[in-house]
Amino acid sequence: MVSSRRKFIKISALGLGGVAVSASAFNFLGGNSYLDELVYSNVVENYKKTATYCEVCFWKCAGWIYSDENNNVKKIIGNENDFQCYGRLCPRGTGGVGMYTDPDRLKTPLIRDIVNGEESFREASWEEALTLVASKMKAVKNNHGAESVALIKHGEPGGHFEHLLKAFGSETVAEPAFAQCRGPREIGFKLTLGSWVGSPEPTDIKDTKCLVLIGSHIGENMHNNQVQEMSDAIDRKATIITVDPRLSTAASKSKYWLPIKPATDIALLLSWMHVIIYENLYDKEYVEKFGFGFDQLKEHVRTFTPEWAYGITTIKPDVIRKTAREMAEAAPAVIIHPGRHVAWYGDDSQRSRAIAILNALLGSWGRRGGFYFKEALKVPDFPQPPYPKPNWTWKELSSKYPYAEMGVTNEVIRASIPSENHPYPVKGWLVAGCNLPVAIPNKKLLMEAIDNLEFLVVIDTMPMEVTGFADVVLPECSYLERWGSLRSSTNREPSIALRAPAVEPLYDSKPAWWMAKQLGEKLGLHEYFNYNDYSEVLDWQFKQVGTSLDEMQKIGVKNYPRKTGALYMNENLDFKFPTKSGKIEFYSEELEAIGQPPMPIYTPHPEPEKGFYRLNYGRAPMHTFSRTANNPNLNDLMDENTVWVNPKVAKIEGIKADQYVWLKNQDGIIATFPIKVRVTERIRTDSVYMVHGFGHDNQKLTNAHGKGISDTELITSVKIDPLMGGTGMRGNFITFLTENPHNIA
Ligand SMILES: Nc1nc2c(c(=O)[nH]1)N[C@H]1C(S)=C(S)[C@@H](COP(=O)(O)OP(=O)(O)OC[C@H]3O[C@@H](n4cnc5c(=O)[nH]c(N)nc54)[C@H](O)[C@@H]3O)O[C@H]1N2
Ligand SMILES: Nc1nc2c(c(=O)[nH]1)N[C@H]1C(S)=C(S)[C@@H](COP(=O)(O)OP(=O)(O)OC[C@H]3O[C@@H](n4cnc5c(=O)[nH]c(N)nc54)[C@H](O)[C@@H]3O)O[C@H]1N2
Ligand code: SF4
Ligand SMILES: [Mo]
Repeated sequence: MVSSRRKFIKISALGLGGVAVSASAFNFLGGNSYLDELVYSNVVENYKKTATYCEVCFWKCAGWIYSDENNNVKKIIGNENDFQCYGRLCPRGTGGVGMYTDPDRLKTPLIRDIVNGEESFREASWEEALTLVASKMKAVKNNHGAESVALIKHGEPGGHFEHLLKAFGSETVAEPAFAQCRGPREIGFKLTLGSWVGSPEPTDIKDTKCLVLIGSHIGENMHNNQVQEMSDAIDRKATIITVDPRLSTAASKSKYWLPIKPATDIALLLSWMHVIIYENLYDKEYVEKFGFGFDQLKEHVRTFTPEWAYGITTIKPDVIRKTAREMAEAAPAVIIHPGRHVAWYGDDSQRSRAIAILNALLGSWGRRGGFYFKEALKVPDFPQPPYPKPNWTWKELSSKYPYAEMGVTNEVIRASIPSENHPYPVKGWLVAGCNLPVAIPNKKLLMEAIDNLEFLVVIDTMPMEVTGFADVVLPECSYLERWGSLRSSTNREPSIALRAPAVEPLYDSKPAWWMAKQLGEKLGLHEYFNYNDYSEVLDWQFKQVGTSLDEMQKIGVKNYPRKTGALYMNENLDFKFPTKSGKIEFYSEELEAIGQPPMPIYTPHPEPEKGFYRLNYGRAPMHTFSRTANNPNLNDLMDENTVWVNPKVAKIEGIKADQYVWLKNQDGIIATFPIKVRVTERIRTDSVYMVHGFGHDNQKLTNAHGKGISDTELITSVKIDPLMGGTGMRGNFITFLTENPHNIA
């Protein structure tokens, strides 16, 4: 019998893309290895191979695309030499072929127009569409300044438009991946240890003895090499401690599952600090040498006993003590994982700071089995004139948040709603690779902003919801059909990777680099686009780092030896943390100076009223947000989300497994579509859970339309992080409706 431990989250070496395997994360094994071998030899021997890196999520695993001379993509397989994926793609990466074959893809440029008396899209030529976009950009520049054109982006296409926008004179750039995602943890870690965690996280899971996951649901969150390293860690019996109100896949494989009451993690973290400090379990040498303000911290956590935390978190005191001791036993080979999507409750930078402090007490930063020092290769930019200096940028736009270190999308939205004397008005948006109605909470504000824009241009591959609001839609070809910007990854060793086109773009779709260049030329910015084909840029860049496009086409990935020193801290060196004090800031004078708590504190958050349950959401292994919902291969594996309901709640609410219900939130918002009930002990009685990215209301998405519901629709209460502008989204509560409320007049 295969032990259940081994079954955990195996990313199959040669998993069969599109072949339906069980949709449960537990069984997400890439199938039969004998079959895999057959497919492998058949594919590898008979087809052309092209280097790529994946765009189904932002981990950017490098792989090989196998295709034939008739533009058929046969298979995508991981690149053996890539540290991001160790030669294996996750189910989504394997299913990436569907991004190419999906018949619902955007096919031609579209322009909003009056057709038969009604507002509608009409197909347009590239020349017409791009001329229109350039003229809209120029008009805003003339009337308000170039800065009033904003870019909201995610993924590789965003980089090309950022280059265009900077050349044009605007740095009004933002991405949901900051304020809606990992911004709080970058700030929490920077305030404490001096550096962002960054992507990929430099977690040394490969060598860890104890991995603590606070919400982070690796195994459903399919970030590739982390999943593989964690799978190995389970096999070699490393201690896994998972704190999650839901029995996640990771929790089910953990030695300790702490089913915490949602929104109380800071209390748990403080009481872990209490145990570790007062039982003398911390790394004294490390703390003495590197720490600043330890005495204040010790005093601060004096009363935060496990008994105190029990009353808040519902986690038993002996479990808190035992888990703290396990961490200390493993230290410094212990990781309290920083998580990734951490925009939860509005005090998220402080929770992340508590996580950073706990790691520091255990001496895990810069230590084997804790966090390694990552390194990237600096690759020069293609020669071009310097960018003009804008009068204001995303920084001014987000200036009320002292630690907004990247553009805050919600502030771009706010600045787009006209108000008296807003000093930084935004008038037009380019949106590249973001499905804003699904990614941004508080739809009302988003819609108000969109209504007021002078123009909205969407660059996408699919007719996602956001395209429906565009004035011009520019269809990008999939990543399998285009050159991509050079991937330079930070890892244990630096590496670079190539993305080359394997097949011709289908329909009239084009790569983002080409669109940006055409627009640049129409805007008189030729000197910033001094090449005919993007391969020239790549070849030039590769040559600066000792290789060439020719060589990269053969190897796909190139790894470089480290130059910045050892992977881990050398105890004899006087390591200087890049914080203000040069030390680990247990106490932050910087925060104190701006009237913020200098050490993390627990603040109670709103609780659901009777009959309401906290809306909790997360990832499924076979989907990436909304971007894969319509993908024929991945939709096959999971075509709708379900709402997880505890059996006790089901009984109280009188609902049954597999029944479809409508959810209404605390503000009276009802989801557009019904959702199927999954009755399971794996969720607490105070919460429900669903996978994010479903409930598409655009009928052009023929596989995804009307399947499941969008958690985002129900997220109307948002708690903003005062440090960096993050949108805490987990303070929303739902109740069940069993009759279709949309039928009632
Ligand atoms: N309610 C709720 N909201 C969330 C989250 C959540 O869990 N729940 N998660 C948050 C997190 S962690 C993040 S990072 C953000 C992510 O939010 P976004 O930045 O919006 O990211 P995606 O959903 O991946 O963006 C998807 C869009 O990119 C398009 N796309 C896919 N491939 C390409 C391509 O090659 N070229 C172009 N031009 N477009 C492409 C897709 O068709 C789709 O329209 O959402 C955040 N918002
Ligand atoms: N398959 C797949 N993998 C992905 C992605 C994807 O779309 N699909 N997206 C990627 C991206 S951009 C990101 S940011 C990451 C996000 O992935 P993570 O950072 O791992 O996930 P989170 O959204 O923070 O956490 C979701 C988990 O938090 C739990 N949770 C909810 N409330 C609480 C609470 O109050 N306390 C605690 N301790 N836990 C709670 C939920 O039950 C759920 O298990 O995933 C990445 N990986
Ligand atoms: S983790 Fe999966 S989806 Fe993300 S880049 Fe890697 S293979 Fe692609
Ligand atoms: Mo994210």
